[in-house]
Amino acid sequence: MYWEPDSECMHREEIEQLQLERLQATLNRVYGRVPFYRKKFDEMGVGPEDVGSLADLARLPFTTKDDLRDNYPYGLFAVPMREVVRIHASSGTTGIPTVVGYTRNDIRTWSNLVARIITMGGATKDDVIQIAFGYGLFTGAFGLHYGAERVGASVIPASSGNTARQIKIMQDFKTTALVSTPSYALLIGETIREMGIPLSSLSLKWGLFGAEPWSDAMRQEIEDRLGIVATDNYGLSEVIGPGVSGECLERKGLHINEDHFIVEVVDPETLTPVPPGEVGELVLTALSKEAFPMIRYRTRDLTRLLSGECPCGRTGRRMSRVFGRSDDMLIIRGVNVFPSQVETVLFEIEGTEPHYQIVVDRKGAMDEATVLVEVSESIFFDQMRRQKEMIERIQKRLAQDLGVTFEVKLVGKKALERFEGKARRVVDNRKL
Ligand code: DLL
Repeated sequence: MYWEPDSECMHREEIEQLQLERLQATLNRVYGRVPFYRKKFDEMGVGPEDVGSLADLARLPFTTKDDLRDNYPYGLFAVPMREVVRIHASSGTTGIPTVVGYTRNDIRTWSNLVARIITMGGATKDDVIQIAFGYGLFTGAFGLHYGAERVGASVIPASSGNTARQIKIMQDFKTTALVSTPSYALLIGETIREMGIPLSSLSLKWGLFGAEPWSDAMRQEIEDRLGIVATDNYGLSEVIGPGVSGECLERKGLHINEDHFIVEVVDPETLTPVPPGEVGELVLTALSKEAFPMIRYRTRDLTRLLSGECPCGRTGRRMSRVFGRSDDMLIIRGVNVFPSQVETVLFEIEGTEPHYQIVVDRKGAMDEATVLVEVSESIFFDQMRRQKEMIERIQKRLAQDLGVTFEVKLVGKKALERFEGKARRVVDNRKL
């Protein structure tokens, strides 16, 4: 089932032709309307007229988070404020947040792109979709909300938090699809189990999750706890919000909405393209946005492009799940580690609960990394010997798979924080 088959199943040449036309129009617009881009293009000695092919995109400058901050709040808008009908802002955990805007047309485009993602993930107009993302400046809730309405589903704007109430709504309103972060879905699943609610009293079928990295093992856990089929979808506020890419039910990577975004994958150090299929930083160019165009945005997200056709029939190229941001990468005694890699190992070990935290400290010149992991009550209250065995097993697997020796501490159930939005799994005391 497709939302817009004509766009989602285009031939390669057609997509590329459309991309080039839209790119040229976008470049003309930003050059004429956004002083920031004009200045940068001029400095590099390139103009919109120099881009005659998609390969010429590489001649244009990158845009970074710092550029957005320097132009806070409205400096990168390409339309007068009277044409802006919506404003969102990125989560901004560090420093100044970044502000993005949408015209009426942008909202229409965005809703359509999210409608594609929702359809890919299995939901239709017959579904009752509960949005358990926080409504507010975050693009997740409104993005999925508008997309779900566009599909014609019945939308419940539950927002995030108050988990017992979420579950009551699910039961009473017969929710068939849940939209949230994967970590909140996990917490909802945990609460359902604790409250002794049988899955048969729920009508859930689909889970559409995104906004943070998660592993396949975590997907399995969520699917088991909620009795659903879960798909991943990706996006970021600077580029549009959710709606950049999403998994279809084949779940073999995320289809990129290539008629609206050009993707590049570059080496974060050299900024040159990585060889096809290799991991690098995702760089996105938006092709249809009016209020807030974006040229070659360095997302900091690490992924790779997948080759081959998808049996679903969509022709948009696929990217692998984003397994982390280059900013989240921990360098522990010289070895690069992503929290999602730790997650994958932990989930495979019998007796661990899917809740963990990584704490990094510096003792003298040495980095020390500790993994706190929740374990089942039987293990936590077990003899010291059994606990020690478990710790050693986890340490050995982490060292084998990641090449880093971690301290491992077992903690009891519920000892670690739960998350209703994006999880924060790393405490890096070295930065303090
Ligand atoms: O999180 C947009 C979104 C909302 C996407 C809901 C999907 C669903 P921001 O708050 O600006 O926007 O955060 C964007 O979150 O650069 C990634 O690092 C991360 N991220 C988003 N989706 C995924 C995903 C929204 N599926 C930042 N997997 C991005 C991994 C993700 N990371």
